[in-house]
Amino acid sequence: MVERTLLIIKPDGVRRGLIGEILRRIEAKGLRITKLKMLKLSRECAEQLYDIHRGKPFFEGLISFMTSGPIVAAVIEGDDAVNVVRLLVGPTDGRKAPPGTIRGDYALSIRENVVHAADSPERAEYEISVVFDIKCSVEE
Ligand code: FUP
Repeated sequence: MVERTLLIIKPDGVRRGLIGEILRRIEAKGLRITKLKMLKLSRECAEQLYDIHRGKPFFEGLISFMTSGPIVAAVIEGDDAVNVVRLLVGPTDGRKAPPGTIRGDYALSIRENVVHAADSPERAEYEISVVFDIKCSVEE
């Protein structure tokens, strides 16, 4: 079934010059990029994006990291896009992510793991509404 999902290239991925490489992998797979935006997330919107992790020990560090520099947000469409993008991204911990996945090839950390991908169609719609809201973008 054709779905849409949200992919975010996190501040480390942008700083390391990986935008092109990550978007190349999405397109090479046959998925379509239907919206693309570079922005620096406000603290409030970073907290909305990760609302399910509020109260966890890593929450503060995650929010500081996600607001530490610009991100790239992409809406991705294609057959089974939510699961396919999660497979391309790989498991959360870069040290455990298999080679061939984005995190497996480019991350060595659990926090600074280069990309985010929505984990369900419902979360994708919620997260898209957060990061594509003009009010979520702050000045550098
Ligand atoms: P994922 O869906 O793979 O992005 O992973 P989670 O939703 O479990 O975690 C979201 C983000 O929280 C991770 F990308 C990084 C951060 N995190 C930590 O910093 N430490 C942890 O122990 C778990 C997650």
